[in-house]
Amino acid sequence: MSHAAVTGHLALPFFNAGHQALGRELAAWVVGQQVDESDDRAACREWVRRLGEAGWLRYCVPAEFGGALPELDSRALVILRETLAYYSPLADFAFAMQGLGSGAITLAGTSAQKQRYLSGVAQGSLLAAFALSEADAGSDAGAMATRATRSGDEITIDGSKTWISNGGIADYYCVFAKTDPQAGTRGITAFIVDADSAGLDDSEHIEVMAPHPLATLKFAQCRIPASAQLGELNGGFKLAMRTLDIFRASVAAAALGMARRALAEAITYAQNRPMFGQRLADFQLTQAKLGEMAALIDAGAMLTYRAAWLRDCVGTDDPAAAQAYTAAAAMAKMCATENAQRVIDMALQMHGGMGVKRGSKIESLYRDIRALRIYEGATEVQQLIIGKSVLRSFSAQA
Ligand code: COS
Repeated sequence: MSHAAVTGHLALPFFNAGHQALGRELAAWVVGQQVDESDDRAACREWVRRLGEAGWLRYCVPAEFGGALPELDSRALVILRETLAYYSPLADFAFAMQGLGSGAITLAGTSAQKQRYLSGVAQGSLLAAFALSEADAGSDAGAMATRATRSGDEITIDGSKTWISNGGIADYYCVFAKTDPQAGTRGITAFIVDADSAGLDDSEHIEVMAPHPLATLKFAQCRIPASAQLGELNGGFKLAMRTLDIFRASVAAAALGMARRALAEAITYAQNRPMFGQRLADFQLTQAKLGEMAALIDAGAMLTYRAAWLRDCVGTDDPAAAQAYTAAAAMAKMCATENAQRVIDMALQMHGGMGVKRGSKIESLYRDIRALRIYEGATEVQQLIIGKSVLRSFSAQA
């Protein structure tokens, strides 16, 4: 398969020569990788090993701690996820979790914490995870009930986290817990919990429609040292939001990769499928669908690249810029994932019976894309974030 479908957009002005080289080299590398994905946990470990060995995970951490670039570069993350997702959504997942599971350490870790965890993440020798959600606290992350209490130099965690990606295979978890239950979102703190900590059970695997490592974590008098606190006491909610902000644009990019793959599959199929004396691609109905699919992908792509460019080139130090970026990332995540779902559904429809045949690429993409509209902030949460931002900007202008 030609790399043009995943590298053509690199000529856009959002990207520089470094990004263009990254995209081309990654596409050439990933196309040669064959990983047996029948066991999601084993496959994920294998992808992390290969991604680490080849140096791609270095884009998840800053250069000081073994990373490829001085700081996390949103456009590089976007290119990496879009390209990996085009070839293997599980490879993309493995890459993304190394970033999401270490992002809070990059943002707020002490230098000892960064030394201890980040270079292992970049090499693929440590598997990372981000543990925010609970059974009754998904979109309403501030409603979490997991409790962390300090006594001397020790912290005790009790409660449960669920839907934790990399759960069961991670070497450590960035866990968010209530440290001041009366203070709402201002009473949450982050901690780094090593997977082998006494009192942590991460063995409950959750099976989902597009298999990937996912588990429930149970904390029963789980004891960790006070030095495992990540960032400020009671500053955990904002740290979680800042971490999610970085990676939301990259979820959009993963959706783009899957949608571009679906379009490529649809085009190839339409050009080869004979129907009523001509090819499927010769029908105007088919051309109209392909046109709509291409436009939906490009619309999501422009929002995604804009969000990544804003973070890299305008920054988030100024509060107004930070708010603009948060809204832009939310728009990108919402539009790219929703559009990708439509594109993949249209591609499946074009394949007819072949589209629902187990084992076909379109059938697996149809399952792979669904969770992206839910995790790291469901579409409805993105709508809220954008809506609040629009109201704030409007009031500020009035
Ligand atoms: N960056 C920095 N700070 C942020 C922020 C961001 N992106 N978003 C919110 N905050 C801050 C707010 O400024 C506010 O600060 P103050 O306490 O100083 O006022 C605080 O966090 C609480 O914000 P808010 O009142 O908006 O919180 P809500 O409880 O209303 O929640 C949503 C807002 C719904 C947006 C949030 O809970 C969310 O993103 N939920 C989805 C969580 C998610 O993605 N889950 C998936 C987990 S990973 S698979």
